[in-house]
Order: sequence, then C-alpha cells, then structure tokens
Amino acid sequence: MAKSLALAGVALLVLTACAEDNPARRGWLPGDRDTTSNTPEITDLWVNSWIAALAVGVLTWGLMLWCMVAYRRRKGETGYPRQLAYNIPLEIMYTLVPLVMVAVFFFYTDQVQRSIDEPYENPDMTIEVYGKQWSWDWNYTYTAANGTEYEVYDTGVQAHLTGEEGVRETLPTIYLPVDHDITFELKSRDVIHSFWVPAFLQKRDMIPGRTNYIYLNPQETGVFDGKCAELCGEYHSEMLFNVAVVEEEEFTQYLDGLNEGHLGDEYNRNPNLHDSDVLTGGDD
Ligand SMILES: [Cu+2]
Repeated sequence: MAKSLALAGVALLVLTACAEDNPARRGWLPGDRDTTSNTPEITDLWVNSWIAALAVGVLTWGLMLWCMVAYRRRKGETGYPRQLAYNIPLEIMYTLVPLVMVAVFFFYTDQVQRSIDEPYENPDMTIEVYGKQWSWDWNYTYTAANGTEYEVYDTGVQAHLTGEEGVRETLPTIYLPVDHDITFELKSRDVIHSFWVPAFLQKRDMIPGRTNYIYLNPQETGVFDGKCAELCGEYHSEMLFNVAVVEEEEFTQYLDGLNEGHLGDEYNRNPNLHDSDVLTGGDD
C-alpha cells in the first residue's frame, strides 16, 4: 500500500512537471483551461466527473472494508455465515442508485455537448477542411477587419517522419485568428479521417460524402499539434499538421500569401458522392 502510494506520488510529480513544460499538453490533469471558448466547459465536465467517480469509489471501498472487518469470521465460529437472498429493498437500491448515477453523468455530458455544438449564426471565419490520404486541404473564407474579402486555399503534404528532430517545423500549418468565431466544415476526399487538435480538447470524424462541424473561438495565440485520429491507411501516422493561432494582422498577412480559389469536391476520389448518398454508398 505504502509502495503504491509512493509510486502514485512520483507519477503525479512527473506528469505535472511535463504539463508545465508544454502548455499545449495537459496530460490527464487539465492545466491551461482557456485554449478555446469551449475548453473551460469540457475541462469542468472532465474534472467534475472524476470528482464524482472518486466520491463513489471512496464510499464503495469504505463499505467493502467495513464489511470485511465487521463481518469477519471470529474465533470459534463454524459453518456458513447467515445467508441473505432475494432482499427486495436492497435489490431496488442496487438498480436505482447506478441508474441515477448514469443519468447525472448523461445530463451534464449532454448539456456540455449541446453548448459546444451550438452553431455560430454569423461566424467570423469559415474554414473548410478536407482530410485526404495522408494530409489536408484548407479553404479559408474570411472578411478581414479592413473589409478585404478572402476566398483562398492551402494544400498540405504528408509529413515525413525520419526520426530526426525538426519535422514539426516542416508540417503543413493551419492558421487561425485569435478571438474570432470559427466554423470548421470537416470533409473527406477518400476514406474516414478524424480532425483532432488535442489542445482544443475536440476531435471529429471526417466522412466521405458528409460534412461535420466544429465551432470554436481560439482564446490563446500559439502553435498547437494537430493530427488525424482515425486509422486511415498506411501513412496515417504521418497525417500531421500544426495549428498556429495568431493575431488578426498576422492572419491576414498569411492569407495574402495564399492562392485565390477553392479546392472543392472535384478533387475527391468520388466527386459524385453527396450527403444523401452516404447510406446507399453513392453511385460508384
Ligand atoms: Cu487520416
């Protein structure tokens, strides 16, 4: 017992030290809460769920220990202890208490989910993200503070993981303006991918012939890791990108350097697959 407590203590120190080195990495202890407009709610749900689970755990472990001690076999006792079966009140309690616990978890999860998935009526920017084997295309639609309208794109290439340092700097990078409402339109050109920015605490599948959405407002400038989170073929592990959250001025400078236009469904493996075809598999 003392040994495992000591181990847990060491693990806690190591893990919290890592979290401080890299603000983008929280490990299992949520550190920096405000990466996006959604992260405080998600962090609270996570932490409070752990507190609730721990309280239930402590109560359950306590009752188990108490039973072991209070009802242990005494000196001179023989035979079976008194047998107890078909105790209706107890069985009702065993059914109701877990149901209530699940209902409480469900209620708060649903509440947070509805809140973060509420679409922006007038987003400041819409970015269309295509997953493709094994990189990404981004189409930016944005009206700058000075009125310039952008309809530009960038196309990413697969990371080349050599085992050497410095690959991160070569990854395709998605730029986001800090403090702006952003709608992500998530699509796929070929197979199912998943758009994941761990520091944003959000991840969503990209499904051929479908559009999924993420709505968020980045609150902190910085560079964050992004990756595909759905095994999508041989080089899935090299489907990496950076997310640069920058000030508006730097953002428009970046957009100025991109090509005008839009990389749409015409570059999909099956350009004729549309939302309504998903259940029937399209016309290929
Ligand atoms: Cu992928």
